[in-house]
Amino acid sequence: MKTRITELLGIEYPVIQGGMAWVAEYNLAAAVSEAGGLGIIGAGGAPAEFVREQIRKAKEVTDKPFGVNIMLMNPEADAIAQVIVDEGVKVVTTGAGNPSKYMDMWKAAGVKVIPVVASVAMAKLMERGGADAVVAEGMESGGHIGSTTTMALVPQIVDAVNIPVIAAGGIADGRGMAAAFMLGAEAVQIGTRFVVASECIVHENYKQQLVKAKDIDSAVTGMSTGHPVRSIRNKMTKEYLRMEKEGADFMELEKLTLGSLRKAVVEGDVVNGTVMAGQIAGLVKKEQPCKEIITEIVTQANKLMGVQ
Ligand code: TUI
Repeated sequence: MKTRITELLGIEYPVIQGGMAWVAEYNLAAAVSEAGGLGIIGAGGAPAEFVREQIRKAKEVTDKPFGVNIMLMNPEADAIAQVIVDEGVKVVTTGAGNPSKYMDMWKAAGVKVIPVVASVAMAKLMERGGADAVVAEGMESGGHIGSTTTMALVPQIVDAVNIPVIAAGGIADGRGMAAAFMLGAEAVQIGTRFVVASECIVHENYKQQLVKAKDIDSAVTGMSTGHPVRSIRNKMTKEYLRMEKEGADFMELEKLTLGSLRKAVVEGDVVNGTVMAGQIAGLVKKEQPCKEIITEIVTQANKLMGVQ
């Protein structure tokens, strides 16, 4: 399954792992890269020096290319952008904002730049700025989301840009991957399915919550604050949505979610914490090694697309 993305990144399969905050640390990233996809270390809200250590640890366990995702709302984004250059990271993906101000420095250092976008306008802006590819992420995704579905977003972005497009949001198996390719994507980015990977260090409670989840079990909080986030419905989301409905102010809502992703991922508090996951969680049925996940997805997609 050769595409412009496998060529650009020097990977075997056009499967990229989502840069999930707290979840996508070096163990997961290295395992995905070792399995022939592109593993990504998710910087999330972490300090720059923590990200540097993660990059160094990943290099110790894999010789394959891997990337780093910068969540642009991180107050240390500038420093992390520099760490990526200093440590010779090959690929950067960005989320939750506009990475234009870092583009020139990354390009000069030979870093492949792949912004995650949720609109045609942002995809065009990124192409003009020199992006090597874009991830078109639909609102089926977990975490911070835009407002257009993958089915509608991917073909519109494919038509609007010449650089390769990676589809994300609601993709967890070979059927989703084949569908994304029919829409014109040249790779897929998968998050939720990799959360239950054996190599993923999230708390067992978090994994069990995803394995149990059904199609309608996620909720979107933060519509009123301009930072919508999709996560598994629980006591925290119910309380958040109730407060939002009652017109609570931004700071009050922030207090409820401060540190709440960590609470779920690290402490396993899936009741009061934020269990970020996509709408596809219902397709995530069991814990499996990354190699098995990728082989299953690619084999099924190839079969559906008539590739031997
Ligand atoms: O970034 C994501 N997903 C994320 S980031 C994250 S960390 C977090 N933790 C707690 C609260 C909030 C976030 C969890 N999940 N996906 C990529 C993505 N980027 N989706 C949408 C966008 C996006 C949004 C606006 C990209 C560009 C953009 O541009 C706005 C602008 O500056 O014009």
